Amino acid sequence: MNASPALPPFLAACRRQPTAHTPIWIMRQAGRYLPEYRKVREKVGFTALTRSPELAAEVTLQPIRRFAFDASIIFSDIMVPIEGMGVALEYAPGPIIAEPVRTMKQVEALRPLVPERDVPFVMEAIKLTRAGLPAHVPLIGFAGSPFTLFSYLVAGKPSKEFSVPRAFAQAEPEIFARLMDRLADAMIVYLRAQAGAGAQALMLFESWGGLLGPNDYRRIALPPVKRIFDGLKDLDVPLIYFANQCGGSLESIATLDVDVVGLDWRVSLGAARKILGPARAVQGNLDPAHLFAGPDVLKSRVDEVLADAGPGPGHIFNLGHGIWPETDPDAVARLVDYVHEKTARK
Ligand code: 1CP
Repeated sequence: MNASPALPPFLAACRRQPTAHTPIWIMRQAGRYLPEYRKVREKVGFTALTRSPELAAEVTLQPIRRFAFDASIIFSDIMVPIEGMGVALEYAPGPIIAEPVRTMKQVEALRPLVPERDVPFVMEAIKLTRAGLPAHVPLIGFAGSPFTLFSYLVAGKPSKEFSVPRAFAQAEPEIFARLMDRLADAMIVYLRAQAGAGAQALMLFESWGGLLGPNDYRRIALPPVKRIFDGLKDLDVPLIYFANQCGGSLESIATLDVDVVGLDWRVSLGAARKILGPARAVQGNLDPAHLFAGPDVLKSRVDEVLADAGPGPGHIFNLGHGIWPETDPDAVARLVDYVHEKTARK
């Protein structure tokens, strides 16, 4: 099979079509490991940055100027639409909610999201970024999954275990279900608006779903995710589900109607592909720690990921989670160049 000449490699890989090389981008590719990002952040706070279409477009484009990435992701945060729903929060650097949402009254008081009214700057940033990107670098729009957003809303701050929201989901099933519904409704309109503005793929971050056992995952995290993807399937854009630490729930994830499943480094891409089946591409899954290895060790770690993904189409190289702020940008350059070189096909 020849590589598709029409589609950028990232979009072709999402559709499991052959590509001239394995495409690569990395989660949090715009961020604090880049000196040019830190320079922008010296002058402007994170919230102001996400609300300025010009600055958001600028920091989205920074990693694209520096590295040969095959995709771009709009600079924003999963909590931006939550602020749009009327929840006061700040970043330090993770999201801190002024009044954690824990009552039915608070859930009902959330404003149904109207993206054009509540977060117009996101769509503006998408339009500006698209205009500044090369044609072969598609732009990804994104949102947080209901369970991940719920975790921050109820805990009120980042947490390793999210014990408060996990206990809440068990103790207050009615409030929990209503909140998850409200979040799913909002993320459907939010992602649709991003596609309308020019996002060429849509990604849902299930960053904390891995805290759930497989039965809870299937019972409480999966249904609203299914509803979100069902609400997007008429759009002609690939859908990506990043299932962080959800290796124990892959059988459930295999029932989702998505093009790509993003995986963290704790699972084998090959084993995951057996469960997810041939109809899905995979994205991942180098350990962000491996960017701290010397050049030769890094190459051998990359070789392991590529071997694990296998020779077939439908692999998008990425880290298994966001890049760490302490990472040397030169290691990223080596990573991108090596993935391209190693996977070059005629
Ligand atoms: O100080 C700063 O500059 C703020 C740090 C920061 C950045 C760079 C935050 C606060 N958000 C972001 C950008 C961001 N967040 C992007 C776009 C950049 C890119 O990928 O290039 C994206 C896609 C996100 C999504 C996001 N925010 C997720 C899902 C991805 C993941 O890492 O699992 C999550 C969980 C968040 C919450 C959040 N926002 C910010 C931080 C530091 C966090 C994590 C907090 C925690 O550890 O719980």
